[in-house]
Amino acid sequence: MEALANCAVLNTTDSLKLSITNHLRFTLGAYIETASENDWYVATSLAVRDRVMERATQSRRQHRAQGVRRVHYLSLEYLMGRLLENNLRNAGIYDTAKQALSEMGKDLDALVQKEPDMGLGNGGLGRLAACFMDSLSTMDLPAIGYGIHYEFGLFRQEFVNGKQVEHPDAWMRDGSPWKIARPSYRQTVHLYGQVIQKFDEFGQPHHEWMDTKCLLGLPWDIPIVGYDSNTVNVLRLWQAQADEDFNFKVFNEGSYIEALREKAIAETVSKVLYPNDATESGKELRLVQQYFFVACSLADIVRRFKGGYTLPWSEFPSKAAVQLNDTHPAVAIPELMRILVDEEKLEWSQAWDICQKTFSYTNHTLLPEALETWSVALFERVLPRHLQIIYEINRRFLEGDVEARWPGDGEKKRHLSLIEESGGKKVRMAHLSVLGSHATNGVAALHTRLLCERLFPEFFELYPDRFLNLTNGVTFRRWLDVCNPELSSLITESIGSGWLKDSSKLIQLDRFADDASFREKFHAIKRGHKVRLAKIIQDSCGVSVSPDALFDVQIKRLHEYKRQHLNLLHIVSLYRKIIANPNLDITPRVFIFGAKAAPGYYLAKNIIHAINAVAAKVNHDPRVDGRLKVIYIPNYGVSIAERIIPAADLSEQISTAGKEASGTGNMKLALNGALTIGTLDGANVEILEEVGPENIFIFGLTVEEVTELNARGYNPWDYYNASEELRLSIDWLASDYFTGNQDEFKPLRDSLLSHGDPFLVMADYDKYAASQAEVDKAYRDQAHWQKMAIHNTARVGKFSSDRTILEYAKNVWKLPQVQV
Ligand code: OAK
Repeated sequence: MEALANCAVLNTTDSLKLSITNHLRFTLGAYIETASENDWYVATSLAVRDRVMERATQSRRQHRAQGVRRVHYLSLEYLMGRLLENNLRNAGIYDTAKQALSEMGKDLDALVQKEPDMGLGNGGLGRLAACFMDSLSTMDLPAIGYGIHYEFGLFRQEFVNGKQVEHPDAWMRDGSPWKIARPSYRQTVHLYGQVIQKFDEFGQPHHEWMDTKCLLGLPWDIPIVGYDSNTVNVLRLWQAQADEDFNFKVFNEGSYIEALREKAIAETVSKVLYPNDATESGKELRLVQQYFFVACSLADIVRRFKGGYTLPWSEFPSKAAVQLNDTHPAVAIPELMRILVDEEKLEWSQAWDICQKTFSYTNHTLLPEALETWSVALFERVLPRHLQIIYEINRRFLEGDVEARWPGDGEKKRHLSLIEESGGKKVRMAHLSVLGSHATNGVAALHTRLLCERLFPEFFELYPDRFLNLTNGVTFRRWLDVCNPELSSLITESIGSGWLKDSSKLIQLDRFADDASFREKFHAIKRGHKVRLAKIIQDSCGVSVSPDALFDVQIKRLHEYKRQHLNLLHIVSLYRKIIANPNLDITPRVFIFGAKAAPGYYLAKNIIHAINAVAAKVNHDPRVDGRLKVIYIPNYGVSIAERIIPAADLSEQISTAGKEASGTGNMKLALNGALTIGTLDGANVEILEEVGPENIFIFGLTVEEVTELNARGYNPWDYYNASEELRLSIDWLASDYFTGNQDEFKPLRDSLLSHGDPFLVMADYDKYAASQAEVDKAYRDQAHWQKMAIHNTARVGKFSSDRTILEYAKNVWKLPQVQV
């Protein structure tokens, strides 16, 4: 009997076959003969999940028994992508599952494509959180990720006449085999209402938050499988539900419809992800989302602390580290203060000490428009007690440390205050985050320097020891082993498999750059991916491209600072040159774009339309004769990125210096042997250090030069007038040639000229074009290009998220690794 029970969870082919069949029959009620592909995908995932859940339970039990410190990663976004293949490979049962399915007449590689992307994030910040979850399990670190169980993830993008149209992303319309409801850990969240000061029998005042509205948070757990490790942590996502007691009263009063309306309102809280990347929006629902998931998560952490141990509150930080992924969860700081002071009756100063020891904060942007602030009036309405607490934190800070350091300096106080006073009072969430944490980090060396020098100079002066750099990384499992298994195998054949868990070993590949037979294999793998991508392009865009052309890739959110329009101007100029000189000898290129624009970001959408309009002309102009192709792959996301990245020759990382905090696509592309053309921005600076200047194309203004140029008074017209090539390209783009309407791209032209070109596209144009000419030349020497590509793969071991996460564990969380 016991043997039979165990049989269900063994990792053998027969055991997997039995599990999959059982799930088809008993979980899904399907006949094996007629089950749909989707049924097979779900049954396979459930069979894998069974195996993973055993390890999850083991991990939890052991972490609890040992009373270990855990990190709690609070993030409003997790851009997970698909889970089945990643889980199979990380758990080491990919080959077994492939065999099991093949014996049942099914192709695993086709089934994994059935899985919808879990797209609960916008871009860099959300994808980083997903990479971190993978690395935390792989590195055997006890961790829980907390976030929101959005019903709709990031919108699905479609082009209609070249313009972006958004559709809802119903990623879990058919449910998801990976998430497990945990109704026994439901939490209640209070919002709105009022605060009354009351006195106890000793005349001591305290605050009561009353007449609140209640929401329930239902947790869904997603197991996170580490690579070659027994640790399975969970990602816990909260779904908002109506508080039934609350509804019930209305219901009993006979207002059935009204009761259901309240329910619908409650459920909107976790309905949809806000689609803005790095821009703050100030909407009430967004604040409610933030507080909702923070309150649920902290209550969950406190429940575990109180249930697991009988320790004094002073020991709380020794059990729980809480990482704030940007300022979105910063309301956790006043929330923990409220719990400790109002509910647990701790002294303010002790509560504050616990708070600072518990929290740490990662900043992900320097863009002023992305620094979150909340209007005091809105904050007071939604979270009246939290606003009082923030005012008290601020008062003690300004009268304490600030006054001691700069006595009587009102200007300093205005700069440092948690409350911005000019133009309507606002709460500054970044200031709150720095003040309420023991550590604040930037995500690349340059970004951290600018954080200290420009964003938080006074905080840095006051608390220099609180600031540190933790350069981002990406998981080499998803971004090489899963998306490029051919290259992964070649690397493993050459240097062994150790690199998958210890990325510093990748450097052993460096010497193979001089081995012609290795170069051939490396090149053949790249070409195979280009053939596969060419097929995807044919199917999704109806354009045929040659796999022998240079694949030049810019994939990331669409934003002016990322300068997709700089790339476009260069394309237009090449197009002009080809027409002017029919025999022009240039390296054939396929320019590939993938990017979503925030639905309300007018200029970003204008840029998308312009790229598509140029693509439509270039791709069908017989004069071009296939030398240039321009492709905009619709609905860019994690899964399509996994197809594009292994096929890329050139990686466009061309943001205005000082604007891209780090970038992580730059790391994924270099890892897969693409050469970077980039500015000295974000982590590009460190990629240059690692791969060496001879294996990268660096151009453009530095941060200091940008500052100096702006201080001098930047005038884009100077560049327009000085460069005929640039002038003709812009004017042609803004003419009626591309769409038949000469006003269509006026917004784009205006932004570059009459609106002052805030991201210095014009100033960097010539240097960019010159650098692209070098690329053109370099690609002709294929042997040398392959050498450079291999050096890129071999030398980017630093950019593994395992390295990043071990640095967080050591320098911020003080978290030991625990073998399960
Ligand atoms: C999103 C919303 C608010 C603030 C920042 C972001 C964001 O996505 N920032 C990005 O974070 C990535 C991970 O650290 C960085 O690599 C990107 O450079 C940065 O733009």
